[in-house]
Amino acid sequence: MTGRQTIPAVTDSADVVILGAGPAGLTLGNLLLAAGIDCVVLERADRRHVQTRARAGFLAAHTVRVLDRHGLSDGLHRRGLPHGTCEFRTDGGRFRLDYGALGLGERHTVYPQQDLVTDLLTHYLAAGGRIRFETEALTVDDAAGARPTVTVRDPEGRPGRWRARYVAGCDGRHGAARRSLPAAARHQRDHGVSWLGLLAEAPPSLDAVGYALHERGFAGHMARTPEVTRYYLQCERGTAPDAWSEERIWDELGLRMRTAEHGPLHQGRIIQRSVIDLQSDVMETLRHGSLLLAGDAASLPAPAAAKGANLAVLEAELLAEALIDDLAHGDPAALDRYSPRCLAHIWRAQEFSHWMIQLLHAPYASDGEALFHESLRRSRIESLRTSRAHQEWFAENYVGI
Ligand code: RFL
Repeated sequence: MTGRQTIPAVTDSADVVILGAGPAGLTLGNLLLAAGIDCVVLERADRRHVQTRARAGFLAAHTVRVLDRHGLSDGLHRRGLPHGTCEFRTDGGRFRLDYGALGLGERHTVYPQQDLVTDLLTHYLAAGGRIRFETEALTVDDAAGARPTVTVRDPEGRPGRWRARYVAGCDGRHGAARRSLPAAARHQRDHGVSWLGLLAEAPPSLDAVGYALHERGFAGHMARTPEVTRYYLQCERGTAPDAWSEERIWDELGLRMRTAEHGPLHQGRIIQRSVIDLQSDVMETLRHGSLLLAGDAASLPAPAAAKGANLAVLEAELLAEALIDDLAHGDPAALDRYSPRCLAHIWRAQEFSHWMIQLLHAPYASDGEALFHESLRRSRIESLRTSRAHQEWFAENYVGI
């Protein structure tokens, strides 16, 4: 024994090493592959986990256009459902906004994220794409230089190393890409609010996204498929996901969604639950030498406005175009523009998401200002109910990206 640390051997290389097989990484992988760029996707989880991880469901029109452009949208056109209405419920009654007929006239397509990821993965593999499941990226090294490397742990726990010309950090909020960057690169905000996020084996109860503003806290209803509905219940920070019984969940949903006034909810088994602390952050900048960030690794918008998966797809297309320009045509200009182009979309999404959070939750402040803020919130709701101009603005930002 020499006592010296074992240096993992270089196991392989690719021009672009993509970390993470979520919407960002798989969209990028498909676009690079179609352009003949040598790439590989390294994914920490196994294939089953990647294809069953239920998260987003509301795809913006821009997202659908990107997927259309690259022949990646067959599944969502076959099984996705167009959606263009939301309903607000308050102690003053309820009102609907047909946002699909307002603003730019765009609608969402409701398509579960795990189905989109499955489609992207199937397409990538059929086109001959390389992917390594159960391969965790540990660090990205030498990102400042022209030959970055990624240190990995393979499915047997053995160390390895990938050499690249560029590394695309699409490995989410807790991935290796972010870990390899200075903490100062991150701007963040904790909204101080938590949600119990639920998937119920029950058909949607409204033909609209439901936002219930109640003195007991916010409740939300979002269709996922004809058989499955996502619900949200605002809860105390620190609540354990299994702390509430199913009975308490349905009672609370019923109260906050005011089913006594507006009709019952279809109930069913709760098949997934998680607690989401509403936090937002942005990595500024998205480029650190040869390491480029996309998706949740680049910015995390709190899920109040359904922007995360949509930003992931938008950024993946911009990053693919920039990498293709550089690697296939020797033109680095688009790579230089990548970060500022994305940040314009990211901050717009963050601003709207922040606005939604303030709309949906009563202020926590216990001082005299709470009443002031609550009155502003009521006025904002009233404006949204009555002002056509405000509704147009809402619609454009709600579906837009
Ligand atoms: P993902 O989907 O998190 O994928 C990252 C992948 O990286 C892998 N990974 C690693 N791989 C290798 N080495 C490592 N060290 C790794 N660390 C992680 C992970 O296993 C994973 O496979 O990131 P991506 O691609 O950036 O996509 C982002 C979206 O997933 C996310 O923004 C959305 O789900 C947010 N979101 C929504 N977005 C929408 O646009 N519309 C919605 O309706 C919507 N609803 C939601 C949401 C997020 C939610 N949660 C759980 C926060 C609803 C919820 C409840």
